[in-house]
Amino acid sequence: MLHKLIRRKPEKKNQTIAERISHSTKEPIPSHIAIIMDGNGRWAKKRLLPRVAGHHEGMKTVRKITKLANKLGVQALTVYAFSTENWKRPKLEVDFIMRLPEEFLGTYLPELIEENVRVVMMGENNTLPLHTQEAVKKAIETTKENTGLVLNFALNYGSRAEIAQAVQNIVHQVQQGTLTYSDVNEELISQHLMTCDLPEPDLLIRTSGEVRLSNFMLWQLAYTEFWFTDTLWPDFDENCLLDAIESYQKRNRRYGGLKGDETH
Ligand code: V0D
Repeated sequence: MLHKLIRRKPEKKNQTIAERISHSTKEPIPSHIAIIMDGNGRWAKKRLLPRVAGHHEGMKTVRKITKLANKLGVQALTVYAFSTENWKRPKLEVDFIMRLPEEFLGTYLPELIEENVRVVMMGENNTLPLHTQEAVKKAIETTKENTGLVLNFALNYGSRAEIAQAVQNIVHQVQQGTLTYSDVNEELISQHLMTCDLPEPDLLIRTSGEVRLSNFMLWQLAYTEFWFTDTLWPDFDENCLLDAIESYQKRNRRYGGLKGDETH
């Protein structure tokens, strides 16, 4: 079974994207897709461009993939935009990245509103530059009544920190007497994570060939199907997303009847 967890080349397809969409939507679409958007720097290097050019191109890919996911009826899309580890990068690169939310929203907010997308974020908001916080806050505020796809940006996010925070909150409530130790169970912990309003991810995609989780949604990914691809994030297009979804649907078809027999 291990080969199924590891990067696997998509099958050749001569179908148009429209044909693939109509085919894909005949089977259950993952409710929540989470993506580790890796390979932006490598994409730029291959073209002898500065790393930031890759981040900029990666931003355009977020828009393209959001559009298709929304069209397919995906309920939530979580994208790992900045990890707590990413602060170690050169200051000028970090400064550039921190301007991307403003640029993204300046360019695409009207389109997100038009497409009924709701923007949310998870991660430590209050240590981001103020201009970044302001841009994200405005996007969340403007789209909060939208009922289509939830676009969840993981910004300054780390999963262990998220879990530690949840434990702190729970312990505090136990001390206050609003909870008792026997209330602590899996469901309660889930409800204290930053994803408490989202379904658990059905599909995790990581681009650019690295096969690891890098402190991303450790709790939430317990039952998630994984899709690893060598494609660099700026090159990840509609066909790549459809490859990942079709693979997910194929696995669901195989195991669908066997639920309960599976040892997770
Ligand atoms: C850089 C590839 C969009 C990953 C995508 C601040 C690395 C492009 C946003 C964004 C980043 C965030 C919040 C929001 C609207 C847009 C973004 C960051 C990095 C980290 F409300 N792309 N993007 N944020 N990259």
